[in-house]
Amino acid sequence: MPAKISVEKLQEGLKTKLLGRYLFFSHEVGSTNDWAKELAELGAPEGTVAIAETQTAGRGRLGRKWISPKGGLWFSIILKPKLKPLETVKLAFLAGLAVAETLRDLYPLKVETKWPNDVLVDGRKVCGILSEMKTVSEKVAYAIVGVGVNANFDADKMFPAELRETATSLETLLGRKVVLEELFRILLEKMDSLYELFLKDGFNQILEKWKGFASFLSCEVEVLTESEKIEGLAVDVDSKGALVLKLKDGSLKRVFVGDLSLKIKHK
Ligand code: BT5
Repeated sequence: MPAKISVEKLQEGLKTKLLGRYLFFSHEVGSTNDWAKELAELGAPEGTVAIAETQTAGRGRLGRKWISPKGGLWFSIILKPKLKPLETVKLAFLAGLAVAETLRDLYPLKVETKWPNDVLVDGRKVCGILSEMKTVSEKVAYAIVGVGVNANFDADKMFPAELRETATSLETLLGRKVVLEELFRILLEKMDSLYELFLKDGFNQILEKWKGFASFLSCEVEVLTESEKIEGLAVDVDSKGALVLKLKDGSLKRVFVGDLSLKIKHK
């Protein structure tokens, strides 16, 4: 089975209303988020997707590097929801939920979501999401939702030693390659219907479904923020996307940005 993406097959039979009606493909770009941003600046409509076979400067949050070899699914979507800037975090939850439901439906894997923007299998990261935006007069002009799924490559060969404990790929998990175009199509259809639901009914249902995959809830966790390390019991993710921690002294603390790791697993 070819690990390469077939451009024609990407849109073949795509049953979306909005997402992927305009699709740009490249064998190699710096970052699909940057490419989608350029397209948005040129006036590309909502739902436009930029997808690449490989990224030479794939980005994670806070300017971190995202390893993006051939065989992965690397794409970004232009969205133009009527949201306040702080509300765009909801789009990352929406994308994470779409990935989690898609992987669960397509493959025999136990999929989890991890606050704020990861999808894990067996405790290892198989997908990351980067949501960015441009604001004009305190309104969102457009948001770019970047999705990276580690699909058809051997994680043990591709990732440096320090990532092998925390990252994996579908190929490594399943012991076979997946059909990238199918994964892309089903994922985009899922995002399309969840986005429609979000625009119609708001964030609540998206968040509840996302929490259904969130096994870290009710676990002792450690959260690294820019300024501190916080330990506590993960009790909830609230309607603004903040992680709610119960601290040792019994008080509740909401965290908006950070990296979460598990401490002890509760039953
Ligand atoms: C993310 O950041 O998880 C967001 C990743 C978004 C990638 C997509 S691909 C398409 C689009 N175009 C882009 O340029 N980006 C988006 P964060 O939570 O900050 O995680 C980054 C950290 O994950 C790194 O510092 C590494 O430790 C680790 N990492 C790097 N590459 C990885 C990979 N392929 N799989 C799993 N972990 C990785």
